[in-house]
Amino acid sequence: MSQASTPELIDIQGLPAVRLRARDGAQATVLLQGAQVLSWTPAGGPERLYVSEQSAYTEGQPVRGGVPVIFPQFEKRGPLQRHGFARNKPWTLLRSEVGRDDALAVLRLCDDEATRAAWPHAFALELTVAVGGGRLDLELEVEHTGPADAEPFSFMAALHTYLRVREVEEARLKGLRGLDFQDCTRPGSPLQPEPSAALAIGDETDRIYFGASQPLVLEEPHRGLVIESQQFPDVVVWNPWEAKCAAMADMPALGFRRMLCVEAAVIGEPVALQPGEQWWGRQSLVAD
Ligand code: TA6
Repeated sequence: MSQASTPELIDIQGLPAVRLRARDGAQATVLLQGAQVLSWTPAGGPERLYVSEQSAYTEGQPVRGGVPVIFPQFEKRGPLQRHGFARNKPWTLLRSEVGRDDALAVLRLCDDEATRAAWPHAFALELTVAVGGGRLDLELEVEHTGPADAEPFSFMAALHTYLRVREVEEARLKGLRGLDFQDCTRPGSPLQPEPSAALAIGDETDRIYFGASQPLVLEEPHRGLVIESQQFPDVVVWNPWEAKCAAMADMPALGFRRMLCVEAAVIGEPVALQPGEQWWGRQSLVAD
């Protein structure tokens, strides 16, 4: 049974955030700006998300790391700002509860004048963040809140999850073999099937895998992480590597060695919603 509890509101370098603590000690911290999860520590375990220590905590800018929410456009695949606007906007904390097995928070973002000027649609987004035991569950809901005679809209979305790794060259990502991927480091190159059962990262990597249907496993020599997703058919795997990382003002020179983005996404076939319709997608991280 869940109990409503007073959310623990904290300040992270001047930006408001909510800290979730489950009864078993698992914790997560969510910045209200962008509904960006910045920290996840499973019960009895260390931090599992990467956040750059050089991040600027600036109003209207996403922090470099954690889990930025990408909506309604992925990257530059459309007319909007890169990766859409949801990650830059202040979300509202709707509720926060501590249950028997987890602690959760629900955050909401609705259209406003600025979003309508860029993207003329009425929408409501809800991100539910639940933490408990070894799990972090992130569920994104999108609703078309326009009147019955409004135009349908379509969108792309992603949970742009920055996973913390001890040394990226030691990590292996399993579960992608056979999926067609687009190599975004080689624009215009044809889709190709992933040949490897255990993807190793040893160079700049920026790939979109389409049509994933099974959980992924990120293996490190000392631990593993299962990455499950529902209704997010695509997976983005990103590491900027040395040169791009050095060119990023908000990353330390060796930051690329401590992170790997494994993103649950819907990119290849954008979701279309009629007025009144809803969609949801979920990414779950399970630490062993
Ligand atoms: O998801 C991968 C990606 O689109 C990369 O191309 C990379 O640039 C990354 O996102 C970060 O984008 P950002 O706008 O947050 O700098």
